[in-house]
Amino acid sequence: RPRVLSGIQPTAGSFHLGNYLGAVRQWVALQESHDAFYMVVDLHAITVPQDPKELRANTRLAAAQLLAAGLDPERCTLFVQSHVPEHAQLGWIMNCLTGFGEASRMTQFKDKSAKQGADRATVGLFTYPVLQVADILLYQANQVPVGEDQRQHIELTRDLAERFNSRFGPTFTVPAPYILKETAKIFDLQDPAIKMSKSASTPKGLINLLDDPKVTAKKVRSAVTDTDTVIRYDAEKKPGVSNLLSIYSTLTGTAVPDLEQKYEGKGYGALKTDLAEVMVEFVTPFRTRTQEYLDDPETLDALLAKGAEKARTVAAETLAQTYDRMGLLPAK
Ligand code: AQP
Repeated sequence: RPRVLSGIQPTAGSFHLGNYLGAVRQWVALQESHDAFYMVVDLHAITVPQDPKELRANTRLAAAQLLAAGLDPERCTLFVQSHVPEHAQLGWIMNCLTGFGEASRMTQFKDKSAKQGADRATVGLFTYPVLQVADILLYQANQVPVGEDQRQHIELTRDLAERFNSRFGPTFTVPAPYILKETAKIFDLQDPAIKMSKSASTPKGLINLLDDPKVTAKKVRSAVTDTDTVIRYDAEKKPGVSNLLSIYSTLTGTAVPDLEQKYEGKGYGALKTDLAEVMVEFVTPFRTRTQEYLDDPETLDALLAKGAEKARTVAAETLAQTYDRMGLLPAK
């Protein structure tokens, strides 16, 4: 079976709809056909300041949400990044292979450091795409299911894998991004020119999966559309309506042209009211299931420990081979 690897940050509060549709939904599907490794990337979270108590709680919360979304520990390997020390170890090796200019070109770093204020951004934030390279290469992943915003990091991963392989001999699988066109980028409901993101300037455009369903419904009903009235998919001219159609189509499995037909002659209000209902139907059981996992932290921790153990067997082998190829003297 081909292998997939992906990660998600332990965000405070909740995953958002962009995380779910852009990434997690694909993770759930891919565990059926692939040897799948998924992790909560706490080492990435600490590239910006975190409260220790909250970070710990948010890491469990992220794992609970992944299980609630449908990850099955019998069918995939689910773990916490810091439980597998090889990530930091291979991260260092990859730092030593990455050009400073190459890292400086990462647009995610530019965006995130601009939001932080340039002098507040840490060196960790600067090199986080390189840690991501290590995350992927450790597992010899063939594919990486992510949203469009991560494409550049997968390119960097490919470049570094090829660089290492040509310098030291074939060691790493060169991975490909796995990005579904329809959900590659979910947009902010208030500003469909920007991606839905946890650091959005206003929470009104951000759908948090664990919000009160009433709040979610209200956010959908007040989504920005346009002054036209026709419900038609046109990402360029009608970004707001197109975003709603993408979300609606993915959550219900109804093709966009069928939705256009269904809403022919109807106004935006009808589309939004129905989508609000679809959203509520989706988030309500998701919230309940997440809470069930959180109510039993011992089981959750045990499950993550088991996942880390499985992940380590793969990661340790790759790291040992990497050290050897580079000429690091083995400890006797
Ligand atoms: N709007 C989005 N549309 C599609 N996919 C998205 N992803 C994030 N936003 C969208 C995908 O979610 C996965 C996990 O993301 P992450 O844990 O790396 O979180 P992030 O990128 O820090 O999330 P945000 O909200 O985008 O954070 P900020 O505001 O810090 O930039 C990834 O696969 C990502 O592509």
